[in-house]
Amino acid sequence: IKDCFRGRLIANNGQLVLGGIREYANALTNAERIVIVACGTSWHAGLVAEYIFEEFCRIPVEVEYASEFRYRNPIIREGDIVIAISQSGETADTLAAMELAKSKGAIVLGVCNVVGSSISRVSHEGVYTHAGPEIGVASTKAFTAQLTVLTMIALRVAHRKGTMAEQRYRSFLAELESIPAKVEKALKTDDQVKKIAALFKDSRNCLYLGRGYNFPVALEGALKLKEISYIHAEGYPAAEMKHGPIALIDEEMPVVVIATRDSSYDKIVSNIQEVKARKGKVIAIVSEGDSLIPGMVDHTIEVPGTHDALMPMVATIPLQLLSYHIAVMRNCNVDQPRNLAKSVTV
Ligand code: F1P
Repeated sequence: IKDCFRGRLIANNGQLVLGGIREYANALTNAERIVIVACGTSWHAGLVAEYIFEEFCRIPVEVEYASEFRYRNPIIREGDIVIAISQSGETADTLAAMELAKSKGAIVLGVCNVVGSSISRVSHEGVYTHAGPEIGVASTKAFTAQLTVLTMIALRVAHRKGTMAEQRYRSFLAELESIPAKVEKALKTDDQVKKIAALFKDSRNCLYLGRGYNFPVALEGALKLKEISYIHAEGYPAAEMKHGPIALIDEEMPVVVIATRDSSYDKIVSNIQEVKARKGKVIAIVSEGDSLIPGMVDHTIEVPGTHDALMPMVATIPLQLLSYHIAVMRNCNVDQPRNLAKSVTV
């Protein structure tokens, strides 16, 4: 078996060593654009990566559903960088998208969890997430691990490119190292989340809203609820609400708003007011110490604060817990949801 993932990511004395991407590190650093292909949860990780690569590396990024990309005639130029993200490493759509990109001369890098999987073999180079086996079908720890790896890749590229000043790069690395402790703390919301789950377990619909880096978190929160609880849920960018979904809001509609303190905080506060004015039930994920939002909404769940770009790793935890508890209370099989396969190979 040819396994192109030659190493691991190591953070050592504040230096990042991109063990997996060596030969193509320069190509990645100098890329004119990056195309990310993935499915499901991995696609949501790709969206966060888009924001990070564009903000820190100033490289244009497109994020495509592999299942769409493979069947159209996408513009891929010789030397384009295509990053494929997959937990299982066996997703047929992602594999086909990679083969298509390779046939057009792209450099295809992989981010995947399962060592020796098909995606790791098809990639020119790549990085393993080393999240350990996902016992259930729905991706959870693989998602946070994908975000970690993609953030590390982007930071390294930004540092090499010089689009991120040395001091900022170092402070980001230090913040990144604090994330495991913050995730641990976010997990301590479990009892509180369980109580909220009991109140909403019989909902028929649920809306998830977020802005900026928290928009993909909203998508992922909605997907988790759909996958394991079979409740119809939609994730939306909060600013898009007024372009349609606002019509859905009434006293029956739970709205989960990811409203951590970031550069769009004031805007998300206005979105919460819009939902409350229509009697929606708001569950807000806020940063520790927020004294404004708890007075406006029905339920608040506090998570430790961090940089905007790193917040998805923390803010996604209570959403995963919420789906989990609702699913258990509805007697759903959390590990093996109906109609879903661990790796979608057709
Ligand atoms: C992609 C995916 C998962 C989802 C489910 C079906 O898998 O859509 O995100 O939770 O398991 O497949 P992968 O390519 O990341 O393995």
